[in-house]
Amino acid sequence: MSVDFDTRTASARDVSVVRLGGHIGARVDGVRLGGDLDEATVEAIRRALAEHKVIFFREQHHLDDASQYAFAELLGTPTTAHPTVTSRGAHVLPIDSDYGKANSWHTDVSFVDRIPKASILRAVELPAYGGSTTWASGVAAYEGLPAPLKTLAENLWATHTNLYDYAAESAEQLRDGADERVAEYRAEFRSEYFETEHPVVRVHPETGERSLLLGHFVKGFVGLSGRQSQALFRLLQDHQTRLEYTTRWNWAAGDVAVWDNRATQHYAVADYDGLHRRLNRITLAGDVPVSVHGEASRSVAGDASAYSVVEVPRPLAS
Ligand SMILES: O=C(O)CCC(=O)C(=O)O
Ligand SMILES: [Fe+2]
Repeated sequence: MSVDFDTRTASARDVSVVRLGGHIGARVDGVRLGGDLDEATVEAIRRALAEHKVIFFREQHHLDDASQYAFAELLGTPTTAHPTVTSRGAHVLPIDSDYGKANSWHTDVSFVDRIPKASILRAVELPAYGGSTTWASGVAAYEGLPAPLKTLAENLWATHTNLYDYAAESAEQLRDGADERVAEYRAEFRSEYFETEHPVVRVHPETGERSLLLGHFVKGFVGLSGRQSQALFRLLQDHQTRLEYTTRWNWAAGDVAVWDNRATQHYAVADYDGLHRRLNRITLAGDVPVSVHGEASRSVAGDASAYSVVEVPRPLAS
């Protein structure tokens, strides 16, 4: 009897993890993603994600939205597509350059209390050049802070909101006719106001690691003036995004990226002119962040319960 490699179910034995950098990023080979992976393979993927913060799978051409979703369910509980962007699909959020470009450092949906734990992004249509994505490790950034700044960050809280200031970013180059769609998308993004106070250093519920939690949804720091907040945000955010703490992925057809949204920020590089680019994202529910002193994040405005459950963290099997 012959075994067809393309259709057989991979087992954990086939999984190989190839490290891409000292702090963040690994490629995972030998897995055909879908909803039928065995437990040991799922555990190997969870482990690789916990260790490397963002992992990449290649040659997953067979995936569609349904099988991407079925795979996502093996790793956790999918959220709805977005807290406010609800018109474009129930669970899959199209990341489509016709509606905007995420060329600014952020942690996904950090303006709610229950920040998603992970995102699973699948290439659908790629530009002929450019359009890579970069991730930065919040754990490596925290660990690289000098001791006095660690102490400062551990005692600092930030206010995150979905009123992100797009105009502050450099002008985008869009396809003809995209301006209106972008304006519509942004209006929907802001259609309900969310505001949450999060610790700047959170403790990862699975690894126990400390990680910086910042990004472009931060409006300011609790108890600081606007000017103080701006200066301190620049200092910490510049540190967080030092190239040593990052990995950059050049997408090819069939690629899937999975990142730990509790330990990273990311930035989609907008260097593909007016070409079209689309990826489909499924997001997994997370827990409410907890500071190094054991205090949980505080919701100030907006109710995220329809968007996502609060997931009880699952320990990694030992
Ligand atoms: O376009 C990308 O590569 C990433 C966009 C993004 O921020 C996301 O999918 O959460
Ligand atoms: Fe994002």
